[in-house]
Amino acid sequence: MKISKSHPRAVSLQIREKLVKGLKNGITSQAGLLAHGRGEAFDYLIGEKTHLFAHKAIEAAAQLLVQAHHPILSINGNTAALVVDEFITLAHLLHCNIEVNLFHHSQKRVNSIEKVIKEKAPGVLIPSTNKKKRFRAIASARNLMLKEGIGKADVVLVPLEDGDRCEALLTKGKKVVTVDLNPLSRTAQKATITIVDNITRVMPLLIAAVRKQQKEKEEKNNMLFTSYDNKKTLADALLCISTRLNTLATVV
Ligand code: PTJ
Repeated sequence: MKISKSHPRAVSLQIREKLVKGLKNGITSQAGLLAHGRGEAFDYLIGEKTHLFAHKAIEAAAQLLVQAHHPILSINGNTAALVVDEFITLAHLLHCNIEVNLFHHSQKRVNSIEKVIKEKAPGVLIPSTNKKKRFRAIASARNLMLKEGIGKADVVLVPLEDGDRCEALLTKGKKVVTVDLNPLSRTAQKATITIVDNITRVMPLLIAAVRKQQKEKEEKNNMLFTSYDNKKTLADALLCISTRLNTLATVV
């Protein structure tokens, strides 16, 4: 669909189109479109902008990723359709790998996503043909992870997640950074750091924060994560929604 730049909701429609194209190219799952709709609803509620609570979470996440020994970026169908280039840039910056890990798993879809990454940046992908490790605590196909990827990672970026994997990764002693517009989702509630914002706005900011922190002194960066409180982030996101709705209700 051709979207006119002058359309009042052009950005939102362009994002939708990327997911529809992702579905056609075998990257996004059908359920991925539903997940996006849920995200859109929460984006409306926060006013489709990046708030201070998200900026703080991004800074803390950047510090965690920069200081990690084995960071890994976990990509799924929605993330691949929306921000694959940004994932590749971040992997280059952090000298780490991208691992495809799907909830609605099919090898065909894994191959389609891996193909896109390999064509753009062959070095950053840890391919699904590598040795796997099963995380028995996870009920879905997501329990199969790569031994040299998520298996040995200490910090995992897992955006647009569905819940049980986040909990399992935490029990394995890993730190989890997620991006989720829904502050009430299970992953948002459990993750070490939850960036409550749209992944399309988050990735450029996260890349910039990582670049900045790689240039700065370590002691200064340590403060960002040690003083970070994820419960406060979630509370601030919920307060932001409730305050906005109250304000809007008074002018209707
Ligand atoms: O590609 P697959 O098979 O791994 O499947 C990916 C989905 C996203 C379908 C799968 O992980 C899933 O079902 O996830 P959930 O449980 O629907 O959770 C996705 C979360 O991401 C929801 O809380 C949404 O609100 C949120 N979300 C959706 N789009 C965005 C988003 N958060 C940030 N940015 C978005 N653009």
